[in-house]
Amino acid sequence: MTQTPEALTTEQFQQAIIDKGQYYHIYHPFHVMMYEGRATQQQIQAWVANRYYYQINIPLKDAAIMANCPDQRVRQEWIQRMIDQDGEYPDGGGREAWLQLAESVGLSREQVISEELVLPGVRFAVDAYVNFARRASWREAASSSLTELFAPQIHQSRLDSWPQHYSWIDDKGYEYFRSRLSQARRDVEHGLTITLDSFTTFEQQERMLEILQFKLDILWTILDALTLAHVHNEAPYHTVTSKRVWHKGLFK
Ligand code: AHQ
Repeated sequence: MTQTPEALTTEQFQQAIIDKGQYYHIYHPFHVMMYEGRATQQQIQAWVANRYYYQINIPLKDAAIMANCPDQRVRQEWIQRMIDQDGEYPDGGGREAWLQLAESVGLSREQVISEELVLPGVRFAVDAYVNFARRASWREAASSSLTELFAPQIHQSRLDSWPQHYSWIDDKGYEYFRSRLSQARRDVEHGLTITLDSFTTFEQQERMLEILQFKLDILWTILDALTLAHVHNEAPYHTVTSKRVWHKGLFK
């Protein structure tokens, strides 16, 4: 009978979570291409239009967590994430800031909102995240947001590099990245407390690290789909048509 290994100490568990940062999408070639100024306007536009689908699904993911969470105190803190993204009427929140970014890179709001540029692979990856949050325990779903441990660095890297390389992007488009520097840090503090308090056996800790890898895979896969379509010019059905052919979302 094999012995179950000892649980990691809180410090060891937190370090194991931080070590997952080596797989963060900041190291994906598509992100590096944008960071180093090698992206075309069309590639930046494709990234913005596809990430819009991720952005508008974050509040649905957070609503799913809240719907599964019986703890009033946790909900009182978690709801701020939805307010950050959806805004408080009439403010448009993060979603509006992302549409500002879209206009700043030369896209029309209507085209981005239509989701017609969202690739199937991006849609599947994002939908996997929302559906996971609906089915998982609220604690496990909450812990999956901890890829944001590494988000301030990626937002800052865009703020540091894009204005130099892409002078054609209007500065007001960067409001979203600026807003996330503080919001992400606040969210991570809350998510990390929940995670470190919730997973105290070796199996629970191992499973949480698997969940984090699942979320890292989602972020990486979004950029893989963009690379195939907009670096290698092999968009879905490219062997049979040069037209854009894919489903535009089944749950409106
Ligand atoms: O803008 C991002 C955001 O609001 C969130 C929420 C959080 C979550 O709940 O999973 N993750 C996340 C992320 C955002 N931006 C991504 C980026 O690269 O701009 C990074 C992403 C994350 O690290 O999970």
